[in-house]
Amino acid sequence: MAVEFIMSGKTELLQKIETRQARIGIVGMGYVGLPLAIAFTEAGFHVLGIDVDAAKVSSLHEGHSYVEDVTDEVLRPFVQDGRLQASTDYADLTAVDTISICVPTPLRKTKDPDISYIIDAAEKIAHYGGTGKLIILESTTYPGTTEEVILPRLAGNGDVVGQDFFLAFSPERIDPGRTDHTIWTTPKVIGGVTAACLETAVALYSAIVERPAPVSSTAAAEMVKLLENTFRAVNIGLVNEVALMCDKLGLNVWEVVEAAATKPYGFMKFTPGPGVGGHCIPLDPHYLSWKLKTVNYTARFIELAAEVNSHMPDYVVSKVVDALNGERKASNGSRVLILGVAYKPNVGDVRESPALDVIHLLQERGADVSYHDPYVPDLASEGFDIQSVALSTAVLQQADCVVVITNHNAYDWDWVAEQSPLIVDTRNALKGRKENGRVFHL
Ligand code: SAJ
Repeated sequence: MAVEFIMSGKTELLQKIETRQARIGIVGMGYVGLPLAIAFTEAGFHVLGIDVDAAKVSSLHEGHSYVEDVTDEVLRPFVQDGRLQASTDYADLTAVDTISICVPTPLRKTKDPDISYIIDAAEKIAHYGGTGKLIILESTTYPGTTEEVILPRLAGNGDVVGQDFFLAFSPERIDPGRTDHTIWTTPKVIGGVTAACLETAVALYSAIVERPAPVSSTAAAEMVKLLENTFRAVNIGLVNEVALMCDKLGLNVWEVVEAAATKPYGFMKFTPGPGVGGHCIPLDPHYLSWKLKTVNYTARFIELAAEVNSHMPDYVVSKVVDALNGERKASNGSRVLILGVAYKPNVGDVRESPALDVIHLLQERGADVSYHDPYVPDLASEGFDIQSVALSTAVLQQADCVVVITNHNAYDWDWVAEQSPLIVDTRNALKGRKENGRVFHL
């Protein structure tokens, strides 16, 4: 009698992954999901990207990328040969074998986590059936999310995790604009709900990552990501406080930091700035402090770092007011030109950018604020009715004060130093050029 050989779900899935027959689903085709989709496509898989934003889906259908790190030249051939598809319809996920969830995890106004996008994705995946699939959450979130929020929704139909479906957490480490590390060269932390979940997730990501880094649980993997970004937020907060200390002591914080950075071990350089922007560092640590509050613990470093970092725009504005005062000018009515409004150099992302706070605070003081940023044509998305001005010698000379907020590589700092009557430099962009009392540093 022919023995019917029933492959376990895990064995079948592992085989599909090995032979690249597994169909890959990505939920959330943003700055994390799209590069991930490209990586799986380049590894030989067929990929289906799901996004609720029809504009993103139609852009992908046209072979046009909206993510800085993915060019049309890379994207288009995969779309044209059908290896990369996109849809707004979650029902299309019934055809895939694995699903990586790469949706936003913002904060509410109350600084509490907003996991509504994760819940929505989990409920839609469960609705169309997670049976037989490997589901991996990549979005940054508090420890416990995968097993408290996603697991019950996928097991709701009686399916058993680790047998009927597989569930893991693997934090994204996509760093927009970075070229010295790629998805392949960046180790990927992976935690599974069960050993079989971990095994399948490691097999999947081994197709696109040189070194998977398995850990003992999904919560451990969730905590790893929060440690990474909290580490940055706290150290940026420390160096910002050192800037305030150096100001009080009449020391140049940039000289102090550069000299400390000569230590070849036991020190990691961070630099002061006008505040902390972006969609990761100012937000992620609050996921951790929120979770700890639920177990009656106060994450003191996180709260203190947030307090110091969020105060930096006020400090910058006080520097501008003092610099104008030194020219016997009131901030009220002064023409202030901001150079660089993106949250960090050489990108066009303005989310949580400290420049927005600086502009708002200066406008509150009656200053006539304009800005230039080669990557940011206007600030309408952030509620400001101002556009980037064309930068010229006249524009620099006519400003009462020029404020360097984001030191894009595109700027000619010698020219800015020569033509600007008064400068507040929050990034040491001028590095001591032509000081003659007209340049104020953090
Ligand atoms: N900042 C400082 N001083 C510093 C470093 C950063 O003021 O020494 C400011 C930046 O200007 C920016 C904010 O902090 O406003 C965040 O900067 P970031 O360098 O952390 O850049 P992000 O937000 O793009 O962080 C990403 C993160 N990557 C992922 O989450 C996958 C982070 O983990 C990376 O370490 C970081 O990029 C990186 O190293 O560039």
